[in-house]
Amino acid sequence: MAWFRGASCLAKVAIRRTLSQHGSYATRTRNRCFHSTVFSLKPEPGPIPRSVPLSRLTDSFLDGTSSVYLEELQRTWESDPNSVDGSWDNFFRNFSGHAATSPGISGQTIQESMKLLLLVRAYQVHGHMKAKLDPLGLEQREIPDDLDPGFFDFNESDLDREFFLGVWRMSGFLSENRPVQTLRAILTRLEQAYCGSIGYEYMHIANREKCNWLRDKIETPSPMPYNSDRRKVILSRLIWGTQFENFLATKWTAAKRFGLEGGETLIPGMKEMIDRSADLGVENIVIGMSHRGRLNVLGNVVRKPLRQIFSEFSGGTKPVDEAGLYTGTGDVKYHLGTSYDRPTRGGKHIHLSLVANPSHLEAVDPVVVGKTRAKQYYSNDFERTKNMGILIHGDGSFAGQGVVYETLHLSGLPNYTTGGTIHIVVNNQVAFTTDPKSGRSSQYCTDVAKALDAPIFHVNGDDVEAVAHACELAAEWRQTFHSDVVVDITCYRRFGHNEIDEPFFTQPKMYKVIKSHPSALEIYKKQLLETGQVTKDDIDRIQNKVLSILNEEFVASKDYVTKRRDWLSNYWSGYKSPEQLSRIRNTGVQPEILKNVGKAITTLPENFNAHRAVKKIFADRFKMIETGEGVDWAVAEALAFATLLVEGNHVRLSGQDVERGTFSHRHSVIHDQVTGERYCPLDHVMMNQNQEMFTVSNSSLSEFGVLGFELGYSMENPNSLVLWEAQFGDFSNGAQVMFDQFLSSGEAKWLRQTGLVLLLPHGYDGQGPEHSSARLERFLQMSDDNPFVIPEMEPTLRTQIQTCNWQVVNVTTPANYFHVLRRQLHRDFRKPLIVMSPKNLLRHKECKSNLSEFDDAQGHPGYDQQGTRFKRLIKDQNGHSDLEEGIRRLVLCSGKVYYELDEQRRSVDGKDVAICRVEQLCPFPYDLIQRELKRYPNAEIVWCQEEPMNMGAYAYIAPRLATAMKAVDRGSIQDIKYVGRGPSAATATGFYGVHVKEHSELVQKAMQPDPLTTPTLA
Ligand SMILES: Cc1ncc(C[n+]2csc(CCOP(=O)(O)OP(=O)(O)O)c2C)c(N)n1
Ligand SMILES: [Mg+2]
Repeated sequence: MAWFRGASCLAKVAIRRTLSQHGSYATRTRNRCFHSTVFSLKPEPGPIPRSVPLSRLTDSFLDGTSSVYLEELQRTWESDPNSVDGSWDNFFRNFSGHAATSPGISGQTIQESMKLLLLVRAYQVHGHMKAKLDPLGLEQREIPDDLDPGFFDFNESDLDREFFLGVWRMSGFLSENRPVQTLRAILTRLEQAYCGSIGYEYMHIANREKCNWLRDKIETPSPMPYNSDRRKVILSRLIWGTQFENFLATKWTAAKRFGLEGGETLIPGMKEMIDRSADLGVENIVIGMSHRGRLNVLGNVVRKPLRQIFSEFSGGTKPVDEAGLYTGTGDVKYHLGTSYDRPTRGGKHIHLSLVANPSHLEAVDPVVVGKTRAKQYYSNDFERTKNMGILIHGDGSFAGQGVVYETLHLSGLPNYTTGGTIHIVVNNQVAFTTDPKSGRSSQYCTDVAKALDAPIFHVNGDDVEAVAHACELAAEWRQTFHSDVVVDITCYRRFGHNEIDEPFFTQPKMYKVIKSHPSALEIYKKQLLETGQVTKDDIDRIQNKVLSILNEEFVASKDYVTKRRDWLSNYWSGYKSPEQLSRIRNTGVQPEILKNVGKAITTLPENFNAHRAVKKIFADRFKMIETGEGVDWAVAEALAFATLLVEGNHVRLSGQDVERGTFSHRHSVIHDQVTGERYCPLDHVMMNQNQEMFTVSNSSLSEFGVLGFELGYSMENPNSLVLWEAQFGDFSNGAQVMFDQFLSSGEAKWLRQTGLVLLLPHGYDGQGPEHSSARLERFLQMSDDNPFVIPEMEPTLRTQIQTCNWQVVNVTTPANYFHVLRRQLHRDFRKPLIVMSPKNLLRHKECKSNLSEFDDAQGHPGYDQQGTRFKRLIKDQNGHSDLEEGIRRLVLCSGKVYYELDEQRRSVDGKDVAICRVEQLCPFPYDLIQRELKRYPNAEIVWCQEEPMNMGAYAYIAPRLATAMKAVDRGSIQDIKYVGRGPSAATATGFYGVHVKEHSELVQKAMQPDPLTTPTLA
């Protein structure tokens, strides 16, 4: 590195000198573009360096390897001058004082040698700035100074001088065994490699092996060796991509399709990428993309039947023969997903799935990555080479949406990596009506990926072979280095944002150029015809064939009937959609199994040096299992996980600090205090358990990205309990897009189910506005159960839960938590579960369960008519009979406020007050509520909550409770008494004293002897 450090210093001196001579760097750059043929002379010559003949150079200049190599080569040359390359012959002649065949190099100075290397490096670092990337030729980029040989004091007379470049331990250009070349030849090669239709950005990667690998690919004299057969395939793929859009445009002139026109080379590019990936062992690709060109990708890349796409275009999406079945709300055609097996060029098959996505740009990114990771788990793809994700982005979105960065940052994390995602940016240089200069602060829209050491290939979208090459190279990179890579296709958008938009309103200059700009297909056809690679007949034949298939498919689309179950993957067959009844099975577990797994998860290895406090926790846990008493929240959760594992399911819990638990209650991973080793008890529930079968993982500090990832993961296989935990429920609002657009509505829009569980710590303990509320009200507002209609509540079937979009619970006992988690998998359908999870209940002395509440033994406390299962409502604990006429007040509540109400009731000896816990808020337990209403015929009915009136469950509960009351003749909504905090802008007070006061007022009022006025505010 000595030479490099020396060279860098020299460069700095040179820059400083130039700056002082010519004013500011920025003002000078514009006219200093150097081409090897047109040379801009330096304004003033620099000081002439003292010439040091090469023969006097020592190893401080040539590194050890090079000098040994040189000596060997010199010996070979001395025995036979013809045995070495001509350039070496020339070099040694000069070196040893023989007459050279061309102008000598012995006058080359150390400074020149160093500057030459800096020049080469400048191309490697900045060559992309000079690459011809913009098909429209409108881009105005300042070419960096150091791409001008004049910057290094070379002048025109140096062009045909030969220079010693060396054979450094570097791949590509500098390893070609041609140590002596003219400056002109060097520059020509550098321009060819770095400044053509592809601009390579890779010098930010701090790994020599990777850079050398890329140099080998980039600096080769023939990077794109496409023969005539390959060219015909590329041509045909481009014709498909182009004619597809033309066809849609002529058949549905006024429809929005967010066409790909201007970026059609994406289609051949993707196909080459997929073929190359298949050649290199990829069997499964999960694709995510937004609107632009989505239909084209669906039809031409994923191979969704064209007749189906056309049928959806004509509005025929509701399946005729499935009338009466659940079809959900559906979605616009350019959001739908699909999956197919596609044959590849190499004769293999590859499974492609395009994930359905909402409008929210880039939100699908982490979902795709999570799904890919799950595929890797289920196919034992330990090397992560068989399953891969491809994400297609827009330029505006890639630069602007934070989730792009959040997703990129998952790429290297052990429990989230997928061995590299390939990103393709369809960079049409505009976002709706916004120019790049208003949309981002960075040079390229892809700059965010540099943080991840991903190579970035910028490619001119008009050069289809360059696009194909960049795409293939990306596939090779991914399969070689198992990390992310970006292909940035610089193209344009021929029409408006959609087909009915007028682009001239906002980009008049650009669209003037676009109007007369030939399509990529026209350019390629012309190029192939001119070089005689194809004939006009060849082209006509392909075009006619494509057109006739499009027409046939169009005719067939008229009778096309969508098969709704097309989407079910193998893992999901047999799972019920909302109109197919499914029993919910009991969730109690045999007592022996509970004891066995209980011991496994509470015992630490003998020589493990756990922290003293952790040892105590585990000793206490062990006692809970042994005595069967006092089981706390953490143990209940671990028991749920362990029993599901024993039943053969996969369990995965991820989120911020979940391993220990935010509230230091979980301790699912223990750290040896001496060795730092980790031990996860849940990895040892069974003999030889696969370590990934139970995965618990601290995540990156991203809510949106990580939740999206887990959502995608959960959608792959129903036999898994996938949970995401928020640090505090409040922070889950960073993932709001996932709640709104995927979790609450995914099944309705796309018929895709997920059993994802969200654990959102919630509860008012005086910790201030941002540590109290998981915004229960938002989840309830998104629930789609009808507040005015009591559904069929047959106790063994309870179809209500199948027709509702998700479940929202606020559970108050460890046993009930155990059962609600197990219930997620013990049924033939999947629904998201939102848990308002506790904080102070984790250690609350009353919040304990006995092991007998977890088992399935008849007569045990958890066992009722249906067996042991999750309790949607917990009735009053005072042993009331079926009819209690003396109870004057029925307080309904949910969550930890129950314990505070109960304590207050005890302190005022309020025996005439009943307290019921609504454990499952959504779907609303009408049947159980009515049972309680009947039990207490004379009681005033109270809803009590700790959240402000405009938050919490009140707005959700009131109409439903009223509907239940009306049906049993117990009054109307006016008869529901509210006890809780008043309306508030902030979720909670920031003053602890105020909190305490509010809270004691709240519980006092709920228990006050006098009848309540409505509403009763704390
Ligand atoms: C989160 C989000 N914000 C705004 C929009 C509205 N919108 C749809 S497309 C678009 C422009 C996207 O530009 P770009 O990413 O460059 O893709 P292009 O349409 O140019 O292919 C916008 C702002 C959206 N769909 N999602
Ligand atoms: Mg764009």
